[in-house]
Amino acid sequence: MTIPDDHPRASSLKTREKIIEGMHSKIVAEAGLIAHGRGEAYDYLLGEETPSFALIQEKVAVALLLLAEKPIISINGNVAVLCPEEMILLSKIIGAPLEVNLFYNRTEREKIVAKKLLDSGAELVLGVDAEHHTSIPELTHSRRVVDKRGIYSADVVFVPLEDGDRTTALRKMGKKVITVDLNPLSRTSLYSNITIVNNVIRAIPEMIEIAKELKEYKQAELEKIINAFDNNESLKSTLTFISERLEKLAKVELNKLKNIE
Ligand code: PTJ
Repeated sequence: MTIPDDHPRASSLKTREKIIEGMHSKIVAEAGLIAHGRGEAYDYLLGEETPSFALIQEKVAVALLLLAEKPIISINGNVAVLCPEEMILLSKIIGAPLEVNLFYNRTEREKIVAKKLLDSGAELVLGVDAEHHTSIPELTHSRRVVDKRGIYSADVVFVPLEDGDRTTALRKMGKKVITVDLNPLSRTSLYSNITIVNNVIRAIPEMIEIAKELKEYKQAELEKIINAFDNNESLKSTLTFISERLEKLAKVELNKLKNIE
């Protein structure tokens, strides 16, 4: 579908189109469309732009990734179509490999998602060779299968648009988990060490810029950034931001609201 550039919601419609095309080419799971719709609804609550608290969450996440001994970035179908080039660039800057790890129809889609990343410029994609597969204890669904060289042995796992089950399993394995999730109340958001409440489309380019800057920092400076952060407090600020924003909008006359959204 061709979306006219002057459509008031052109950018959102173009993104939606990417997800739909991704589903037809089996990169995105059918449930990925539902997940995307849920994300869109939460993004409305943020005003579809990055709030200041998200920039802090992103900075702490980058600091932790840079300090990690063995960081890894987990890629699912939605992320592979929404921001493949950006994920590859971030992976290069912070030195964290990419691993395909899927919830739905893993065996059928895994190679298709990996190909999307390779076609977008990735040099190495983990998670696709059966000889390197192993299982995460305590998980029964397809996401339990991970790469021994990647998620299984990593100390810090970056898992955008994740399901809560795996987050808790990874935490039980002693790993630090970073996520990007527009829903601040999802199980993933609540159980991660660092939750970035932002649209992954905005968060990853911002993290790239932050990583370029933080790469020059000394270890002690990065540790200071991490030690000053508390995910529970950060989620509370997120909820306060959303509720105050809604309260403010509720006071605006409806005609004015039409110009805001
Ligand atoms: O490709 P697969 O098979 O691994 O499946 C991927 C999905 C996303 C379908 C799967 O992990 C899933 O079902 O996830 P959930 O449980 O629906 O959780 C997705 C979360 O991501 C929800 O809380 C959404 O609000 C959030 N979300 C959706 N789109 C975005 C987002 N968060 C940030 N940026 C987005 N663009």
